[in-house]
Amino acid sequence: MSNPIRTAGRLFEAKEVIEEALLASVRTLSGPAHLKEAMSYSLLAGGKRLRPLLMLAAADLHGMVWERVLPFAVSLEMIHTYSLIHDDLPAMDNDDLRRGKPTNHVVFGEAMAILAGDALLTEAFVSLGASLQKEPQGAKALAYLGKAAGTSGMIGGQVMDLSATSRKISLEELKILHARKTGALIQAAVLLPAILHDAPAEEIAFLEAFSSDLGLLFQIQDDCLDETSDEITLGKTCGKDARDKKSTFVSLLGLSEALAYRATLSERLCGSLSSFGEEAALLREVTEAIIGRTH
Ligand code: GRG
Repeated sequence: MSNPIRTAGRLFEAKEVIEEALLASVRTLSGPAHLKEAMSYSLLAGGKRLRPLLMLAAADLHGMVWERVLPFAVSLEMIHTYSLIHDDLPAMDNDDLRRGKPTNHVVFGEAMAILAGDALLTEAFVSLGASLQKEPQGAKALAYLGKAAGTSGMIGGQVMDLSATSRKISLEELKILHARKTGALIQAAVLLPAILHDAPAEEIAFLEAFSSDLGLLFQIQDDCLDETSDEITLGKTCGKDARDKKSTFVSLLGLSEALAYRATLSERLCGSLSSFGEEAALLREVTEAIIGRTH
């Protein structure tokens, strides 16, 4: 699980390390079996693991061994999964398909889905305890993660999203909404290793700009796929944004301009990565996977 950089197979190796760590995280949970079952159902449902992959890739940039960031990678995926469970609830997006399977509340009922989401969020922070003690910058990293998930990050973005339903918003407002709702966790994935490594301010600023572009590109791609893909490929309901009259990059810009914007961001991201050497091999692979993703 350590670091001499090898490009071939490194993405595969990183995915395996993440899946094993996620499995281990649910095995060590205590508490009611039914709650563990509901949490595991969504956490182990086979998402793309983009956020933990980004975190391992960002660790490579600083020559950090993956073991050091893995607890944060697991926590981030737990937080992301809780947000998907809650987002799918009837009170929010009301969806019945996620990661190619019936959503958590469809299988376990609404009350248990709310609690499984709550428990994933809580355990995300509990599971960091031991590793935080060993990390001199642990408190700073913990605060960054909490902020990304909280009122000025993902939850704040979700609230903006709810209040933007059935109302056309400006492109600037849409960018802020998504920088919070989707971008904040992506940014945390890229920045947490740098924070733990106590990287210099200019490196942090560079990575913040890079991950902000990456989060934006991820969302534009999501909006384009919602318009152009199908449920089998996506593993979730599609065409929903248009039906719900949501402001998206596609509805505001049109599909071809949204795709052109995506291309501009892709070029900028690839340009940024070209200033790195071999240590960015995995980050290049994951970025390319995000640029070219089909689900
Ligand atoms: C309910 C507090 C709360 C927040 C919800 C992120 C979010 C906030 C809701 C998700 C809604 C959504 C589908 C947004 C589009 C972008 C997105 C986060 C897609 C899902 O992420 P992927 O594609 O999913 O990385 P997998 O399943 O691969 O992990």
